[in-house]
Formats: sequence, C-alpha cells, structure tokens
Amino acid sequence: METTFLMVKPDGVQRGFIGEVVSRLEERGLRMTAMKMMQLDREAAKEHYAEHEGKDFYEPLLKYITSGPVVAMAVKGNSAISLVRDMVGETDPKDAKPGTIRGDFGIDVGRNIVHAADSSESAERELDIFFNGSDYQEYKRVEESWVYE
Ligand code: DAT
Ligand code: MG
Repeated sequence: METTFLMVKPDGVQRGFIGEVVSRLEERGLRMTAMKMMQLDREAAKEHYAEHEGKDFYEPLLKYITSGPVVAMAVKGNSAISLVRDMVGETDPKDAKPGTIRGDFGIDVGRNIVHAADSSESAERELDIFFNGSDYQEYKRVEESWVYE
C-alpha cells in the first residue's frame, strides 16, 4: 500500500468541493488516514512548492495557495500515488479530461482546485510538511476486502 498527499486548494474550499473530493476518493475505495484544515503561511507554501522557485508563476502561486484555508489529506491504497494523480487530472484544467477533478471543475491553471503528490519522493516530502506521526490513523475500511482481491 502507498500513502499519497492530496490538498484541496483555497479555490476548492471556497467553491465547496471538499466533500466532492473526499467522496471521489472514498468511492474509489481509498482510505483517508490523516486530514487537516489550515491556512498556509508563506514559509510553508515556499517549502511545499520549493521545486518551482524562480519560475514566472511562482509568486502568484504562493499568493494563491496562502490566500485562504486548504484541506490537507493523507490517502492510502494500492498504487494510491498514480491513482490519485490520475483522478486529479492534468495541471492545466483546460487539458484535463472530463471525469477528473480538474477536468470537471476547473478552467484556469492558476485555479486548479487540488494538489496531489506526483511521486513517492514528493508524497513522503509533502506529507512530512503537513503531518506528524500522531496525525495518522491506522484502521481498515470494512469494505476493503471487497475493493481488493
Ligand atoms: P501539479 O499541480 O499538476 O503537480 P506542477 O507541480 O507543475 O503541477 O505546478 C504546481 C502548480 O503551479 C500547479 O498546480 C499550478 C501552477 N502552475 C504550474 N505550471 C504553471 C504555468 N505554466 N502557469 C501558471 N501556473 C502554473
Ligand atoms: Mg506538482
């Protein structure tokens, strides 16, 4: 099993998509193991988006991601990292396929509703920014024996 990091961004929270995002993950059979609502300060935003420092969209990105509360989640399941990335869709919602979160709800790349880790290294790094060991719940959903063979 893998654990990935997903975050409902400020526009997703403002537009009322927390429940929609959680529902999609639950319906897929994934298990939330940690969840937290918070507003990122500039330092935390810089740490999260360190790989994009210096790019022309970096400052607007920091402004956007710190502009309101976000909901951070740890999501566990078989192949959860690529599975969740696929459910989120392409970075620019204009390129994201219908059926993906960005493809169903977004238009502009700077308002793309959710973040999801893109690799096991990013997942580990990003989870560590948002969560401590004691934030995680160890349990199994009762239906998992029907989700996995
Ligand atoms: P993703 O969020 O799909 O992992 P990313 O890591 O390349 O995409 O970029 C992080 C965020 O930065 C992305 O969600 C939106 C913004 N961004 C990326 N490329 C951009 C661009 N060309 N113009 C404006 N914003 C961009
Ligand atoms: Mg990324």
